[in-house]
Amino acid sequence: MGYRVAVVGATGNVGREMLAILAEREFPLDDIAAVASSRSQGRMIDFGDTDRELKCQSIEHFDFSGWDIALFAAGSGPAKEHAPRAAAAGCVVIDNSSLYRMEPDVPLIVPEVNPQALGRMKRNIIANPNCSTAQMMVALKPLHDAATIKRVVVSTYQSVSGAGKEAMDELFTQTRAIFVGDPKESEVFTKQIAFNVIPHIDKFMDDGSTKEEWKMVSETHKILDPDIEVTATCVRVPVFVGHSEALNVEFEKPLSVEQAHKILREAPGCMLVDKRENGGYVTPVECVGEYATYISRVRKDPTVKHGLNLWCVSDNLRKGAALNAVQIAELLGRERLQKG
Ligand code: 11C
Repeated sequence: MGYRVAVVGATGNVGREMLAILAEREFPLDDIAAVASSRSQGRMIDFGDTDRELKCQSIEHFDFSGWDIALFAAGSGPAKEHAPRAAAAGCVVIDNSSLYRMEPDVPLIVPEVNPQALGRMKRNIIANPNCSTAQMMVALKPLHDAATIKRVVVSTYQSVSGAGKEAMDELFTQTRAIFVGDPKESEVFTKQIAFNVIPHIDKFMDDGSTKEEWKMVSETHKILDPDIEVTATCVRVPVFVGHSEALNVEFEKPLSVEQAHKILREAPGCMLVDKRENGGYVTPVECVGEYATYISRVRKDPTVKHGLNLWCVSDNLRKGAALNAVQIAELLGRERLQKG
């Protein structure tokens, strides 16, 4: 038995990855629909690397009855307008926007970390976390289980694909324009992104932090543990795909580098690459198209009693978005099988 799955926002960065990953992982499908804004109605898009093409259907007229799962990657506006109607039609929505994440009856899930949260689903809506939170959760969960994390200081180096296709185009055209001596004004970003870094992602909050930073704190509390203190600085860097994070982690109990290595080597979703030599660590370009969250540069922080520093890199369109959503769909499938 397979599932009828609709991908909403199918023409965007994350929607296309969702289709690719459903195909790659041979998700049991009885039917697949590509759904997008009415502007894209009728457009043909690839179903991953398969020979199949899908004709985009307009979200405005899409009837979700009879569809089992809708993977939404269309942003908060369409999620607000269409996710409740899909859910009411009996379709389970897995939404990649931030709209429903903090609602108590909407589980916010990273399958390697809190699959049990699925049991709290009340409204047929499940939320997918922010990309920078998702990879951090995969890296921190096994360490938290071993030595109880007290505090995390995280600095991110986030690729432009997190801000959408236009942002990727801006990095490309601005870089080329600077090379040919004809610099272009920024339109997507607030400052020049080519050959630069921008300490601002999402809108500003009253306390001077940004919403991206707030998401890393509040989503960690919901997914992993409300007692962990988290402080974040989120920075956009001129990288196309792959978010990187420098994590400073303080524990309740002692945890040596060797113990952390062993734990991370065995932890689901983690890939440890930590050789303490030239190139013995992972950078964003190497994680593009991969499923894993890569951990490198694990070392002791001697300024606190029990502390470690580490470097964490992942494909933000995959583990940070599309892969995590498909893994939630797989979790849902397993749960249904168990219930019979
Ligand atoms: C970025 N993390 O890199 C953002 C993109 O809440 O799902 C994802 C925003 C979100 O710009």
